[in-house]
Amino acid sequence: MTSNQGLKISDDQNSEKAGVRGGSLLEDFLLREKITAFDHERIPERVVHARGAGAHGYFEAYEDLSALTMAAPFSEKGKRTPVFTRFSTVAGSRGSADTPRDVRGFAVKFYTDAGVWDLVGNHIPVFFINDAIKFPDLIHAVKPEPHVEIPQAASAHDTFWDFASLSPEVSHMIMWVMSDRGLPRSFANMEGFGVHTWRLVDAKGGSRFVKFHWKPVKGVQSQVWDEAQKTAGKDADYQRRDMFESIERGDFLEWDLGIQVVEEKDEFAFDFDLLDDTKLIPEELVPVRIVGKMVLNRNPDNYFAETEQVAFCVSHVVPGIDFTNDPMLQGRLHSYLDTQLRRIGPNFAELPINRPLNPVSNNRRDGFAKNTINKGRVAYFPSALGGVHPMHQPQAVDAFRSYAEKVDGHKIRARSTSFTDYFTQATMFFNSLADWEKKHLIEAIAFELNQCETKAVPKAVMANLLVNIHPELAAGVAEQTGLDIEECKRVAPKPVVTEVAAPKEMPSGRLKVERSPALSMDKVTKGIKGRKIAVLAGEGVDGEQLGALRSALEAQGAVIEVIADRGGTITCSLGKSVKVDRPAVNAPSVIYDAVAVPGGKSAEKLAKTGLALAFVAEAFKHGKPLVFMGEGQALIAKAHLPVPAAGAPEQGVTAGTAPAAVAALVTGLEKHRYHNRDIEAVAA
Ligand code: HDD
Repeated sequence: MTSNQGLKISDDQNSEKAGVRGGSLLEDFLLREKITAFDHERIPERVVHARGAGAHGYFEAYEDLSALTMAAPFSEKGKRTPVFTRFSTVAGSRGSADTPRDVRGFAVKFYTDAGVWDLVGNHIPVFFINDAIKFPDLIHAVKPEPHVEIPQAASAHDTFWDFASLSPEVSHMIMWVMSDRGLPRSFANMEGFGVHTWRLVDAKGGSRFVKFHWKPVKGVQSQVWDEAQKTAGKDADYQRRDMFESIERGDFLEWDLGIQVVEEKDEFAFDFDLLDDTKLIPEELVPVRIVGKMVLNRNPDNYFAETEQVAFCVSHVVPGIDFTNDPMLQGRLHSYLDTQLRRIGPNFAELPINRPLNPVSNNRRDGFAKNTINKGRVAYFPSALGGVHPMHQPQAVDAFRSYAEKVDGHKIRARSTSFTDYFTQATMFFNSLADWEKKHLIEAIAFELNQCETKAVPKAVMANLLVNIHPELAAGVAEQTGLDIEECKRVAPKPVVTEVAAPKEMPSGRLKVERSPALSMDKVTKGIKGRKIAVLAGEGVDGEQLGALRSALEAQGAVIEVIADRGGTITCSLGKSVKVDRPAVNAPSVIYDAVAVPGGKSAEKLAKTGLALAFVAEAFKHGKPLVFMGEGQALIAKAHLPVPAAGAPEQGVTAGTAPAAVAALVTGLEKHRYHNRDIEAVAA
């Protein structure tokens, strides 16, 4: 051990004192160095997206896209570009839990051979507002209320819904966040989106519009609200732990990258404005073309140095990627650099996690914590004195040049009417959901409105947003909140928006869809790699059944955890010793995707154990597949799981033995959840 000056330290555990019981000496520079370093350990947390976790990996191009863009990652088939990706929640502080209902950040730093490109997106393809000047208002509204600093990491409070009710452009995004999309099961089960319409620029200067999509190979899967709340208490680090452990065991996180390309000539072909980030381009109108994949395969060595200090900026682009006039994107271009200067300082780009792979050469100098030792006397341009010094490169084909978009207009502070269709896509989203998804969405909005203390707030939400989105949605929320829709319409204050007429060529209701099946999560994903199965066991568990479950499921990449009433080992019916992965008190049901209860002596005891019965009932309530084998079947009745009526759809509760039981678990895990169960009477 040494000091920061390289001095060998003889004793790091005792400060220097005037006698063994005397006062500490000011002279003790080792004490002061250690404590001072500690005092300065924190940097300001991100004003939004403070809670996050990241990982390293690579992006691999499936094809050469140079006809569309000169962006380095797409220049040849099979090319790999290193990446660092950080996932985050928006509203909570750095120490908040992983599973609140919230938008998730999905920020990817590509270390390309032409410089750093940051694609700073979210797990939802649209945003609440469509002008950056409203961002501080949105965030002040959603963050804990300033007089009491309550609630942490939650939109379920007055100020958020007050703001929302007066900003009807939030409607579409509200649909997404209040659906189960707002509760991702894990980072690996989230989609990602570049959100804005961006530009791709080719080497000849030609440009087209593009939307970026990350499609998770493991499928899109979510928790349910009760489960997400419990997870926040039982394992606040659930998602970052899941990513860390997956990577450590070699089960890497993977996404396909897709693009939706719209040629310039089609800019006005849609019934919405491509520059309005509260709108998405339905995949049924412009298919998503898969062009590459991202694999996250290496955990950071140090959370602070990498995940905390990584600095994403929307303005970090490379030749081939350019901006559009989306007013949110334009505002973000300023905000991110500004925030990194405040958070980390002027030399943030020199930190290992932020440095480009290619050499940096310019006349930017000095500032706090400068790392580079610039040599020579010349730090300006032009100069004949310096010999070799940085030159700008007017001739270089691969240098960055802004796309030469024609700009012509009056200075104006207003919103185009092409941005003011607030409800069509919110309605499309609602129409696209399965019945259970609609139910969860209605319950979520009702939950949040019931949390509001000021009665006028939910009324305004009903009158200004919900009734305009869908009558079924409004009626469902009215029923669960006791709101009277007609009264809401009478008393609600009207939103204030400044609009101007859109230019003539603006959208006029041409290309649109009423329903976009791509938006529903009601899908089956092939494969069960990385899914976690709880096996409830104990002394005398049926060894054959346990063995059959384990070998069949682990062969498919699933993770089995044996849970018993204590840690250590148990002895199975075959006399073999079985390792207990977690004692029951350390194993909440919410961290598992499915449950299996093998037979044997252990099952008789489990059927009389409150913890085990609660575990099973909760997993049932959350829609998870359950398998009960042999004596384990006793738990079905003991946990009061309702037996489905004859002819009812498959409910994912199987009583049987391997291999049928294993097959049922696999089918259930691929379906993810059974949301058609009768759960009302289940006490959990
Ligand atoms: Fe933002 C962080 C995504 C609008 C200002 N934002 C931040 C992060 C993500 C996003 C993923 C975390 C990056 C990381 O992991 O370090 N933000 C979005 C998306 C938006 C958006 C998809 C809308 C389309 N953001 C937005 C606006 C503004 C900001 C309109 C300001 C005008 N965002 C910030 C910020 C943050 C940030 C203050 C906080 C920490 C940081 O940048 O590094 O600059």
